Amino acid sequence: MKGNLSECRLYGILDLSYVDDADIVAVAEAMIKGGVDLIQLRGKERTINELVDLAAELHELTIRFSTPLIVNDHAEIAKKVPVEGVHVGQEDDSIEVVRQKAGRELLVGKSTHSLKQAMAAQREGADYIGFGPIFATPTKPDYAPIGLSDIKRVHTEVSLPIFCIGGLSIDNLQSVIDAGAKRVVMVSALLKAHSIVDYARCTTDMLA
Ligand code: 3NM
Repeated sequence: MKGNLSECRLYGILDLSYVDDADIVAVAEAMIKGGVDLIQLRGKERTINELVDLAAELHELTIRFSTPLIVNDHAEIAKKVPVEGVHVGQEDDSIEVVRQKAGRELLVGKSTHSLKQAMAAQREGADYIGFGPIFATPTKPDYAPIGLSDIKRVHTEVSLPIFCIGGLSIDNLQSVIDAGAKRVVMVSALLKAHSIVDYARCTTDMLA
């Protein structure tokens, strides 16, 4: 696996509401060429079996580039496919249950939506956290944005790698960096970019 998480800057989510199944490998390859450090497979509308097949297909590519592949929500997928990690939300399995279900060592990330949840995720044993949504986003429409004000504080209170997420694009990235972010997740801005390679490269340059 590539370096360690603390060296990761840009986390790309391959969200199946933006990408056709037939394009996932090409999109992941463009992300990797652009410098995306971690890739997540997210398919809220898909069955676990469908996600197992897609994760297996993607993993054949990501392993060639030593890019960690993380699956969203379901530890069961990690039992069947040698993905490098599982990401869970506040309403999903606890980190302990994820590790038990996977039955092997792997990265476990957790979505957090406040300073309090971020600190709790660290106590719970997460390997990294998402922190957001920073701005309003159609990718996660039911969550109120938390804004920029707690980004500095979460970096002093939590020693895990923190990935700011939610409504981020090249247009607002500098404000998020100025607020203290070191790592970000991008979904729609990256997936809708005219050139995913160039967009990712520009983002990683800004975070360097
Ligand atoms: N999780 P986009 S925000 C998947 O705050 C996700 O936990 C969030 O997508 C959180 O880059 C989000 O298109 C959506 O805004 C991010």
